[in-house]
Amino acid sequence: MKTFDVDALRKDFPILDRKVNGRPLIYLDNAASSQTPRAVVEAVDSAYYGRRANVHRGVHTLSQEATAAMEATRSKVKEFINAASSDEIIFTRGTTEAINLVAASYGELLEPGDEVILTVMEHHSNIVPWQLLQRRKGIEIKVVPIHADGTLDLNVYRSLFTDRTRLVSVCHVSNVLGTVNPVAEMAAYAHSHGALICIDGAQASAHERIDVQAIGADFYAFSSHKMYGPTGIGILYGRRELLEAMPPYQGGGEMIGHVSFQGTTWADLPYKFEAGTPDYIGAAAFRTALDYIDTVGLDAIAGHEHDLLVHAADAMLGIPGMRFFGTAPDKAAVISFLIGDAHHYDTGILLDQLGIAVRTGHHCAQPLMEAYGIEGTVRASFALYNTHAEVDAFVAALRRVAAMLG
Ligand code: 7TS
Repeated sequence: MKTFDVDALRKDFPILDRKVNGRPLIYLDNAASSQTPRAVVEAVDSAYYGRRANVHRGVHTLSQEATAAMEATRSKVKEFINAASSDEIIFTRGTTEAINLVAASYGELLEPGDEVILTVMEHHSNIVPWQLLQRRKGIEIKVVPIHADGTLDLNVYRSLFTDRTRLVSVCHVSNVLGTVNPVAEMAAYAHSHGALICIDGAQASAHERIDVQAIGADFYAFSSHKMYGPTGIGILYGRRELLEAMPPYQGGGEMIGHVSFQGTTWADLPYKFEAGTPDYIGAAAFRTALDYIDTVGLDAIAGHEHDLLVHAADAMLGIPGMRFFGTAPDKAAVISFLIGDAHHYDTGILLDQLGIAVRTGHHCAQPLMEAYGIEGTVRASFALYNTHAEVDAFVAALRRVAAMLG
């Protein structure tokens, strides 16, 4: 493991120096969006200043440079998640668009009565696209429940398979509970029943090493903005033979082989799924974010975040009325909680007064809230630049909130 100097790393993130409500910012909303190191902002800047031109179109130098920069990210992503080929890496706007692509395009190949298995802990972006498909195609959706600690009930998971099961779509890590799901095991089971697995990696990809081939992922989706990268860029990994069999998702420029009113042919992978001008500057700068993660080291990041999680959870346990949601043995650095009967929103507002950014509400996971019989939680989520001193300040602030609201 590489040495991890959090104070030195914090200097890479200028936003961490700002104050909120007169207090030093303590940013604990990393599961929503992480912050961006200076190197990534500079990569965006230098692209705007130095090589802004559309990709894949021009013979001219700027366009060639822009194209090379975007394609370099594609190669980097391929290495980062150990895909077999860069052709399996598709740029999207984010995880949401990546899952919509799978549901719309792979979904086109499904028949009425075919079954898709989801879990109750999914983000809305891994529920609603399948419901749209349900309306369009008459597929059936089955849902895996959870145990009280926020782990999936794998016995029920296994019992849901029938000869109509075509696909499982599951989050790698829950954005509310932090539960790390056993996706490799779930993939193997799905495959043994002739079904595919689509993995929503939005909450995993910045926190643990992803190897899509070792997992056995058929599709894997994630977002740059949760990985210290620019907004507006995401990735869909798909196995080549699947992507080749799937119809295009959107039509337009760049995704075609030849267009005529007699009939149009599609471009080869990955361009078949990339209609129109992409966010080529964001895509190019995403490489800098991935390089940054590699330089710091994902194992070191994961170790640091785990220490913060254990420290925070231990200290929070002593707060009167503390209720945790998600206590799985294998858990990412996300803590959802309520203090007694205090409303999550009130807790969030008071924390903000103290300069502490957390997320409150249903976290786009309303079925999960329903399963717990609550409307929402307060959520603190950690990133590589958070410190033990911040955890202590957060817990001290929670004690004040508990005294006021508890
Ligand atoms: N899947 C999971 C598990 C997520 O946590 C999110 C975003 C998404 C999908 C959607 O990603 P997007 O980049 O396309 O928006 N989660 C959150 C969150 O927990 N708070 O804000 C966004």
